[in-house]
Amino acid sequence: MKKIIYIFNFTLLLASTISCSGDDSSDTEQTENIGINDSYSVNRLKLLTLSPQSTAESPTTFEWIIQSKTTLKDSVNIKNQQLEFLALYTGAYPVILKITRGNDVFTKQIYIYVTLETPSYSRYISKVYDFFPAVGQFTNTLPEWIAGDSRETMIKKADQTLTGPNPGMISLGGFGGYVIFGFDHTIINIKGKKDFKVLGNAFWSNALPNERGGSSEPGIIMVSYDKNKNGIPDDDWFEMAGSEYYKQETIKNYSLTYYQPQKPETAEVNPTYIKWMDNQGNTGFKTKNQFHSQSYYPEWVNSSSLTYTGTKLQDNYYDLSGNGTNWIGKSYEFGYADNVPNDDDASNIDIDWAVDKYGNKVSLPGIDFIKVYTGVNQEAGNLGEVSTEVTGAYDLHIK
Ligand SMILES: [Ca+2]
Ligand SMILES: [Ca+2]
Ligand SMILES: [Ca+2]
Repeated sequence: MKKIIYIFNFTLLLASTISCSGDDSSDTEQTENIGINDSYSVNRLKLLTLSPQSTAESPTTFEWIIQSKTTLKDSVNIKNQQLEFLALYTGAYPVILKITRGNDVFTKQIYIYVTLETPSYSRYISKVYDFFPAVGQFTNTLPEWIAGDSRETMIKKADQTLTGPNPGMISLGGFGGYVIFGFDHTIINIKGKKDFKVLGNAFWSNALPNERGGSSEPGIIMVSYDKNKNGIPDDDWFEMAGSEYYKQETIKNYSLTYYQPQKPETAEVNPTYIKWMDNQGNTGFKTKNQFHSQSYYPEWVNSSSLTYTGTKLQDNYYDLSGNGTNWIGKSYEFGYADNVPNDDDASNIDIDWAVDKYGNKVSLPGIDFIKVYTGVNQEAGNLGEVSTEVTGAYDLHIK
């Protein structure tokens, strides 16, 4: 009995409940098997996962009650067997684990001590994990491909371009081209607040002072957190359901294949340069324009075709002039990369927009990894293909 009171040091009611529920030895075993310590220590913005074990045959429910008022600003999942605890602020966080089994209620007091990291976190991208642009007029130049560069070399070049406080620019090419990057901490999901932004080179057109349009090349943003804690993005991905996600014009599971152009290539303008075909029965060509003469097909790829799959947004470019000389990209309302200027609030992203592959909303404690891919398949006249650029990303909650 003494042992039970020590472990569940919170209520006397509890002790009497236990004494009625069976012989002492089985109760003692039960408490020992929960596998939860009295206290834990963790750096801020690092995920702590607590998984109490349950050997009971009868249905058991778990509830985590976070007592500290400061956690109102932090992200905690409750009413799950597993607690995923992530805090922005340092300090002691009292937590009560409440276990209900039939009429029996057990509680356990836990303290989580959240400590300050050393060295300090960076709010900017710390690592690029993958980079695979689609066909585009800046493919092989942003970043530059040099003869002999492998896929790994190109990922390293994207990493050197995007990491740290003064990032440069990469281009993802046409629909589906992507980059995956991460941070040196978990970007926390604070309720009711935007949590991060992906930077691009979008700008408004002077010709349309009253409209939110100009150069907008929206990229789909996906997020993931390191649930299995191995430091790499091999966990489930969740799409940020931006303003277009639920619209009929938006095509989910869109798949597009580009066909490698014949070699050797010429530098000439070519309106039927690279053939593409999608899974909706459409086909067309990516054009080569007079401004960019290098190959638009990733040079380090030997495959005769490249297929990209994802959510496709409706074409957003239109010709304001009517004679093909002034193409304007309409921005979408929220939730995309390279869609509005970086200083516009609509470039900020709320992790609570995350949905799973079935479109169900999910509640994430935070994110470690971001994937961005070009969301539009359109040729915008003399501007060439619509292609998302990425010029960095940062956590909105740390300076
Ligand atoms: Ca949020
Ligand atoms: Ca992982
Ligand atoms: Ca752009």
